[in-house]
Amino acid sequence: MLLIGENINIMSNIIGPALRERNPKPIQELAEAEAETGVDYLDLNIGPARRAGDELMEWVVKTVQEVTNLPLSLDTTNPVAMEAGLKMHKGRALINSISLTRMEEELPLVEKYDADMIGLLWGREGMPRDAAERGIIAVELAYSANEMGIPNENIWFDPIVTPAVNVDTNQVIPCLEFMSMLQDIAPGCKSTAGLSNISNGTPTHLRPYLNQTYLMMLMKYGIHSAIVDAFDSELIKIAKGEKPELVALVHRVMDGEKPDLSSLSEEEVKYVKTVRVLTGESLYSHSWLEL
Ligand code: THG
Repeated sequence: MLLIGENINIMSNIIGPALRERNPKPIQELAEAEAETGVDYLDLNIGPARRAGDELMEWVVKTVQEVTNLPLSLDTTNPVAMEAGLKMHKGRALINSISLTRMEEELPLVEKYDADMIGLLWGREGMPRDAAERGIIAVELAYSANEMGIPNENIWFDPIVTPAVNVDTNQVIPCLEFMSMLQDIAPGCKSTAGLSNISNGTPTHLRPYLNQTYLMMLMKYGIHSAIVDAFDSELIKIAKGEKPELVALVHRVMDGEKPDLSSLSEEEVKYVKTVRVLTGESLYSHSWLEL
C-alpha cells in the first residue's frame, strides 16, 4: 500500500511559522526526514491560505521538491493556490482533497494537470452518518469526475475518519463498511484514510496503538493508501507487510475470535484490546490498555 506522510502542515508549531516566514530550512529538513522513513508521498497542508495562497503553495512545492523526488499531495481549500502548486509540481501530483461542495472548481484541475485526486466523502449536509451515505456521495463524485474525463483509477476515496473518543458521532465502523463496499459501488476507485484522526484527543504516547490497529483493520478490506505520521516506524512496518502475524490476529478478532489473552505476548494483548475499543465492544477510556 502507499503511504502519504502528513507531517508538513501549517498547524505544526515549527512548520506554521516557517511557512509564514518563507523559511525553507525547517520545511526541507522535515521533508528529507519524512522521505527517509519510506513514505511514498509528502502531504503539504497549507490550510485555507486565503491571503497570497497561490504564492505560498508555489513556494512550498518548489522548496520541498528541491530536496526530494517524492510526489506531493497538495492540501488547501483555496483552488487558486491549488492550481499554482500544480503548475510548479514536477511529476504526477495528488490533489488532497476534492468534495461535492467545491468540485466545480477543483475537478477541472485534476483533468488539466493529469493528477490523482482524493475524493473526500463530505456531503452537502455535512458529515455522512453511515456507510450508505458515504456510498451515495462517492457515486456522485465519481460520476462527476468521469464526466470530466477523470477515470475511476485516479480517484482515491477518503471516508473521513473521526476520533474514537467521540462516542456520539463515532464513524469508525461505518468507514470500514464503506471500504468493504467500495469495489461494488465504484469499481476501480482507490481508497485512503487519515489514520491520525482516529486518535485525536487521546494521550500522545497511546496514539500509535489506535492508529496502527485501525490501519490493520482497514487492511482487511484492501485499503489502497493511508495518510500517516511518517515517524511512526511500527505503523510503516505494518503497512509494508512486515507484521503479517499481528495483522492476521487483528483480522481474526474482527471476525469474532476471542483469543486466550494469556497465550499472547504483552504487545499482542494491547492490539486485541484496541480492536475491541474500535469495534465498540469495549468502551473507550484513556486507560483502555490497562483494563
Ligand atoms: N483526510 C485527508 N486529509 C487530511 C486528513 C484526512 N489532512 C489532515 C489530516 N486529516 C491528516 N494530517 C494530520 C496532521 C497532523 C496531525 C493529525 C493529522 C496531528 N498532529 C499533532 C497534533 O495535532 O497533536 C502534532 C503536530 C505537530 O506539532 O507536528 O495529530 O483525514 N484527505
